[in-house]
Amino acid sequence: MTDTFSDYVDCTPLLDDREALDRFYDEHGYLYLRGALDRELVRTTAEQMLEGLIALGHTAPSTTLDTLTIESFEAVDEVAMHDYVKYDDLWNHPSTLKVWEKVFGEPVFVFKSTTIRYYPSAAGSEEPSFLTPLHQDGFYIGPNKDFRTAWVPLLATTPDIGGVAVADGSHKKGPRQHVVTENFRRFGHAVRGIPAEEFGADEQLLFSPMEPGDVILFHAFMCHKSIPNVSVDPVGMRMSMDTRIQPASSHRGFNALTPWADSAKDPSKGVMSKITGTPATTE
Ligand SMILES: O=C(O)CCC(=O)C(=O)O
Repeated sequence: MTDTFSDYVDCTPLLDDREALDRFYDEHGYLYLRGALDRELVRTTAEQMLEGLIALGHTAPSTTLDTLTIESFEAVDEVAMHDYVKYDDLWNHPSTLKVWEKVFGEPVFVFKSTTIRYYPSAAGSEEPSFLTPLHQDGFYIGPNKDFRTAWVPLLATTPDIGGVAVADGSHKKGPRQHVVTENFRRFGHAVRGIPAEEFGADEQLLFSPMEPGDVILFHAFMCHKSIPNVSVDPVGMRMSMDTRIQPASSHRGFNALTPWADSAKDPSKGVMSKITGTPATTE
Protein backbone atom coordinates (compact mmCIF):
# COMPACT_ATOMS: atom_id res chain seq x y z
CA MET A 1 0.00 0.00 0.00
CA THR A 2 1.24 3.46 -0.77
CA ASP A 3 0.85 6.47 1.46
CA THR A 4 1.01 8.97 -1.37
CA PHE A 5 -2.36 10.21 -2.48
CA SER A 6 -3.84 11.43 -5.72
CA ASP A 7 -6.73 13.87 -5.59
CA TYR A 8 -10.39 12.88 -5.69
CA VAL A 9 -11.86 13.87 -9.05
CA ASP A 10 -14.48 16.61 -8.79
CA CYS A 11 -17.71 15.09 -10.14
CA THR A 12 -19.86 18.19 -9.59
CA PRO A 13 -19.97 18.95 -13.34
CA LEU A 14 -21.52 15.50 -13.90
CA LEU A 15 -24.44 16.02 -11.50
CA ASP A 16 -26.93 16.78 -14.25
CA ASP A 17 -25.71 14.06 -16.57
CA ARG A 18 -27.24 10.78 -15.36
CA GLU A 19 -25.21 8.56 -17.68
CA ALA A 20 -21.86 10.23 -17.01
CA LEU A 21 -22.48 10.24 -13.25
CA ASP A 22 -23.30 6.53 -13.20
CA ARG A 23 -20.38 5.72 -15.49
CA PHE A 24 -17.94 7.52 -13.18
CA TYR A 25 -19.41 5.86 -10.08
CA ASP A 26 -19.38 2.37 -11.61
CA GLU A 27 -15.76 2.80 -12.68
CA HIS A 28 -14.32 4.58 -9.62
CA GLY A 29 -16.71 3.69 -6.78
CA TYR A 30 -17.11 7.25 -5.51
CA LEU A 31 -18.52 10.66 -6.35
CA TYR A 32 -16.85 13.79 -4.99
CA LEU A 33 -19.17 16.80 -5.11
CA ARG A 34 -17.79 20.25 -4.32
CA GLY A 35 -20.05 22.83 -2.69
CA ALA A 36 -23.11 20.65 -3.32
CA LEU A 37 -24.58 21.02 0.17
CA ASP A 38 -25.88 24.23 1.72
CA ARG A 39 -22.88 25.72 3.55
CA GLU A 40 -25.08 27.46 6.11
CA LEU A 41 -26.67 24.16 7.09
CA VAL A 42 -23.24 22.55 7.39
CA ARG A 43 -22.06 25.50 9.49
CA THR A 44 -25.06 25.09 11.79
CA THR A 45 -24.13 21.43 12.30
CA ALA A 46 -20.54 22.44 13.08
CA GLU A 47 -21.82 24.99 15.62
CA GLN A 48 -23.92 22.27 17.25
CA MET A 49 -20.86 20.04 17.55
CA LEU A 50 -18.99 22.95 19.16
CA GLU A 51 -21.93 23.57 21.49
CA GLY A 52 -21.82 19.92 22.60
CA LEU A 53 -18.09 20.06 23.28
CA ILE A 54 -18.57 23.25 25.34
CA ALA A 55 -21.59 21.89 27.23
CA LEU A 56 -19.75 18.66 28.09
CA GLY A 57 -16.82 20.68 29.41
CA HIS A 58 -14.19 19.88 26.78
CA THR A 59 -13.52 23.44 25.76
CA ALA A 60 -14.13 26.92 27.22
CA PRO A 61 -17.50 28.60 26.67
CA SER A 62 -15.80 31.42 24.72
CA THR A 63 -14.38 28.97 22.15
CA THR A 64 -15.29 29.49 18.49
CA LEU A 65 -14.97 27.13 15.54
CA ASP A 66 -11.80 29.04 14.61
CA THR A 67 -10.14 28.52 17.99
CA LEU A 68 -11.49 25.08 18.90
CA THR A 69 -9.22 22.33 20.17
CA ILE A 70 -9.94 19.57 22.68
CA GLU A 71 -7.60 17.35 24.67
CA SER A 72 -8.91 14.00 23.57
CA PHE A 73 -11.61 12.45 21.39
CA GLU A 74 -11.92 9.46 23.70
CA ALA A 75 -12.58 11.60 26.79
CA VAL A 76 -15.78 12.94 25.20
CA ASP A 77 -19.04 11.10 25.87
CA GLU A 78 -19.90 10.16 22.29
CA VAL A 79 -23.46 9.15 23.13
CA ALA A 80 -24.09 12.49 24.88
CA MET A 81 -22.70 14.35 21.85
CA HIS A 82 -25.45 12.86 19.69
CA ASP A 83 -28.00 14.96 21.62
CA TYR A 84 -26.34 18.14 20.38
CA VAL A 85 -25.61 17.42 16.73
CA LYS A 86 -28.87 17.51 14.77
CA TYR A 87 -27.43 15.79 11.72
CA ASP A 88 -30.79 14.51 10.49
CA ASP A 89 -31.73 18.16 9.85
CA LEU A 90 -28.83 18.37 7.42
CA TRP A 91 -29.13 14.91 5.88
CA ASN A 92 -32.88 15.26 5.29
CA HIS A 93 -33.11 18.94 4.43
CA PRO A 94 -34.98 19.35 1.12
CA SER A 95 -31.88 20.90 -0.51
CA THR A 96 -29.73 17.97 0.64
CA LEU A 97 -32.28 15.35 -0.40
CA LYS A 98 -32.24 16.87 -3.88
CA VAL A 99 -28.51 16.16 -4.09
CA TRP A 100 -28.90 12.56 -2.86
CA GLU A 101 -31.72 11.96 -5.33
CA LYS A 102 -29.63 13.28 -8.19
CA VAL A 103 -26.83 10.98 -7.12
CA PHE A 104 -29.05 7.90 -6.88
CA GLY A 105 -31.48 8.83 -9.65
CA GLU A 106 -34.36 7.78 -7.40
CA PRO A 107 -35.91 8.53 -3.98
CA VAL A 108 -33.58 7.70 -1.09
CA PHE A 109 -33.62 6.73 2.56
CA VAL A 110 -30.91 8.22 4.82
CA PHE A 111 -29.74 5.88 7.59
CA LYS A 112 -30.70 6.83 11.13
CA SER A 113 -27.16 5.89 12.16
CA THR A 114 -24.56 8.65 11.77
CA THR A 115 -20.99 8.70 13.03
CA ILE A 116 -19.76 12.06 14.32
CA ARG A 117 -16.04 12.76 14.50
CA TYR A 118 -14.23 15.53 16.41
CA TYR A 119 -10.56 14.63 16.31
CA PRO A 120 -7.89 16.88 17.85
CA SER A 121 -4.35 16.83 16.52
CA ALA A 122 -2.34 13.76 17.42
CA ALA A 123 0.90 15.23 16.05
CA GLY A 124 3.91 13.69 17.72
CA SER A 125 1.96 10.87 19.38
CA GLU A 126 1.03 7.40 18.24
CA GLU A 127 -1.65 7.09 15.58
CA PRO A 128 -4.95 7.20 17.51
CA SER A 129 -6.47 3.73 17.78
CA PHE A 130 -10.05 4.98 17.29
CA LEU A 131 -9.32 5.78 13.63
CA THR A 132 -10.46 3.27 11.03
CA PRO A 133 -8.10 0.81 9.34
CA LEU A 134 -8.55 0.09 5.64
CA HIS A 135 -12.00 -1.48 5.39
CA GLN A 136 -15.24 -1.71 3.44
CA ASP A 137 -18.44 -0.45 5.06
CA GLY A 138 -20.18 -3.37 3.35
CA PHE A 139 -18.28 -5.71 5.69
CA TYR A 140 -19.76 -3.95 8.71
CA ILE A 141 -23.17 -2.96 7.43
CA GLY A 142 -25.94 -4.93 5.76
CA PRO A 143 -27.76 -7.04 4.94
CA ASN A 144 -28.26 -5.21 1.62
CA LYS A 145 -25.18 -3.63 0.10
CA ASP A 146 -26.83 -1.06 -2.13
CA PHE A 147 -26.12 1.78 0.30
CA ARG A 148 -23.51 4.46 -0.29
CA THR A 149 -21.53 6.15 2.46
CA ALA A 150 -21.77 9.95 2.55
CA TRP A 151 -18.84 11.68 4.26
CA VAL A 152 -18.88 15.44 4.92
CA PRO A 153 -16.39 17.78 6.59
CA LEU A 154 -17.88 20.27 9.06
CA LEU A 155 -14.65 22.28 9.04
CA ALA A 156 -12.19 22.53 6.16
CA THR A 157 -9.77 19.62 5.94
CA THR A 158 -6.17 19.58 4.74
CA PRO A 159 -3.70 16.70 4.33
CA ASP A 160 -2.56 17.47 7.92
CA ILE A 161 -6.06 17.69 9.39
CA GLY A 162 -6.86 14.36 7.75
CA GLY A 163 -10.13 12.79 6.72
CA VAL A 164 -10.97 9.76 4.63
CA ALA A 165 -8.87 8.20 1.87
CA VAL A 166 -10.61 6.00 -0.70
CA ALA A 167 -9.01 3.44 -3.00
CA ASP A 168 -9.96 4.32 -6.56
CA GLY A 169 -12.04 1.56 -8.19
CA SER A 170 -11.43 -0.89 -5.32
CA HIS A 171 -15.17 -1.66 -5.05
CA LYS A 172 -14.98 -3.62 -8.30
CA LYS A 173 -13.33 -6.61 -6.63
CA GLY A 174 -16.34 -7.02 -4.31
CA PRO A 175 -16.19 -7.98 -0.63
CA ARG A 176 -12.73 -8.57 0.82
CA GLN A 177 -11.44 -10.47 3.78
CA HIS A 178 -11.24 -8.44 7.03
CA VAL A 179 -9.04 -9.53 9.92
CA VAL A 180 -8.57 -8.29 13.48
CA THR A 181 -6.12 -5.37 13.59
CA GLU A 182 -4.87 -4.76 17.14
CA ASN A 183 -3.74 -1.16 16.38
CA PHE A 184 -7.31 -0.07 15.81
CA ARG A 185 -9.86 -0.35 18.59
CA ARG A 186 -13.43 0.74 19.16
CA PHE A 187 -15.28 0.44 22.47
CA GLY A 188 -12.31 -1.55 23.78
CA HIS A 189 -12.46 -4.12 20.95
CA ALA A 190 -9.88 -4.66 18.23
CA VAL A 191 -11.68 -3.93 14.96
CA ARG A 192 -11.30 -5.72 11.65
CA GLY A 193 -9.62 -4.29 8.59
CA ILE A 194 -8.30 -5.41 5.21
CA PRO A 195 -4.82 -6.94 5.59
CA ALA A 196 -2.02 -5.31 3.55
CA GLU A 197 -1.62 -8.46 1.40
CA GLU A 198 -5.26 -8.19 0.29
CA PHE A 199 -4.62 -4.71 -1.07
CA GLY A 200 -2.86 -4.54 -4.43
CA ALA A 201 0.27 -2.41 -4.91
CA ASP A 202 -1.50 -0.90 -7.92
CA GLU A 203 -4.53 0.25 -5.90
CA GLN A 204 -4.37 4.01 -5.66
CA LEU A 205 -5.50 5.83 -2.54
CA LEU A 206 -7.16 9.18 -3.12
CA PHE A 207 -7.43 12.08 -0.71
CA SER A 208 -8.21 15.76 -1.23
CA PRO A 209 -8.65 18.71 1.10
CA MET A 210 -12.37 19.39 1.50
CA GLU A 211 -14.45 22.44 2.37
CA PRO A 212 -17.74 22.58 4.27
CA GLY A 213 -20.45 21.99 1.64
CA ASP A 214 -18.38 19.30 -0.09
CA VAL A 215 -19.37 15.64 0.13
CA ILE A 216 -17.82 12.38 -0.97
CA LEU A 217 -20.13 9.42 -1.49
CA PHE A 218 -18.75 5.95 -1.95
CA HIS A 219 -19.71 2.35 -2.65
CA ALA A 220 -20.32 -0.24 0.10
CA PHE A 221 -17.28 -2.18 -1.19
CA MET A 222 -15.00 0.83 -1.55
CA CYS A 223 -11.81 0.23 0.47
CA HIS A 224 -11.16 3.31 2.59
CA LYS A 225 -9.43 4.40 5.77
CA SER A 226 -8.94 7.31 8.15
CA ILE A 227 -6.18 9.83 7.61
CA PRO A 228 -5.06 11.06 11.05
CA ASN A 229 -5.02 14.66 12.22
CA VAL A 230 -1.34 15.58 12.58
CA SER A 231 -1.76 19.32 12.16
CA VAL A 232 0.87 21.48 13.86
CA ASP A 233 1.07 25.03 12.63
CA PRO A 234 -1.75 25.80 12.74
CA VAL A 235 -3.19 23.08 14.93
CA GLY A 236 -6.75 22.35 13.83
CA MET A 237 -9.64 20.08 14.64
CA ARG A 238 -10.94 17.50 12.22
CA MET A 239 -14.72 17.70 12.42
CA SER A 240 -16.70 15.50 10.07
CA MET A 241 -19.58 13.09 9.99
CA ASP A 242 -20.68 10.20 7.88
CA THR A 243 -23.88 8.30 7.27
CA ARG A 244 -25.18 5.83 4.73
CA ILE A 245 -27.88 6.38 2.12
CA GLN A 246 -29.79 3.79 0.12
CA PRO A 247 -32.65 3.65 -2.37
CA ALA A 248 -35.92 4.31 -0.53
CA SER A 249 -37.34 1.10 -1.97
CA SER A 250 -34.58 -1.15 -0.56
CA HIS A 251 -34.74 -3.29 2.55
CA ARG A 252 -33.88 -1.30 5.72
CA GLY A 253 -31.48 -3.15 7.97
CA PHE A 254 -30.69 -2.58 11.64
CA ASN A 255 -28.16 0.22 11.07
CA ALA A 256 -30.47 1.91 8.59
CA LEU A 257 -33.20 2.08 11.21
CA THR A 258 -31.32 2.54 14.46
CA PRO A 259 -29.74 5.81 15.63
CA TRP A 260 -26.04 5.44 16.40
CA ALA A 261 -26.46 6.09 20.12
CA ASP A 262 -28.84 3.09 20.33
CA SER A 263 -26.98 0.80 17.96
CA ALA A 264 -23.81 1.19 20.03
CA LYS A 265 -25.51 -0.55 22.97
CA ASP A 266 -26.14 -4.04 21.65
CA PRO A 267 -23.19 -6.24 20.64
CA SER A 268 -25.37 -8.79 18.83
CA LYS A 269 -26.84 -6.31 16.37
CA GLY A 270 -25.64 -4.38 13.35
CA VAL A 271 -22.15 -2.95 13.18
CA MET A 272 -21.42 -3.75 16.84
CA SER A 273 -21.65 -7.49 16.19
CA LYS A 274 -18.91 -7.08 13.56
CA ILE A 275 -16.78 -5.02 15.93
CA THR A 276 -17.14 -7.36 18.89
CA GLY A 277 -17.18 -10.59 16.86
CA THR A 278 -20.53 -11.53 18.47
CA PRO A 279 -22.80 -13.65 16.24
CA ALA A 280 -25.38 -11.27 14.76
CA THR A 281 -29.01 -11.68 15.72
CA THR A 282 -29.97 -8.76 13.49
CA GLU A 283 -28.18 -7.12 10.62
O1 LIG B 1 -13.65 9.60 8.92
C1 LIG B 1 -12.87 8.68 9.11
O2 LIG B 1 -11.82 8.81 9.75
C2 LIG B 1 -13.15 7.31 8.57
C3 LIG B 1 -14.48 7.23 7.89
C4 LIG B 1 -14.92 5.84 7.69
O3 LIG B 1 -14.22 4.89 7.88
C5 LIG B 1 -16.28 5.62 7.20
O4 LIG B 1 -16.99 6.60 6.89
O5 LIG B 1 -16.68 4.45 7.09
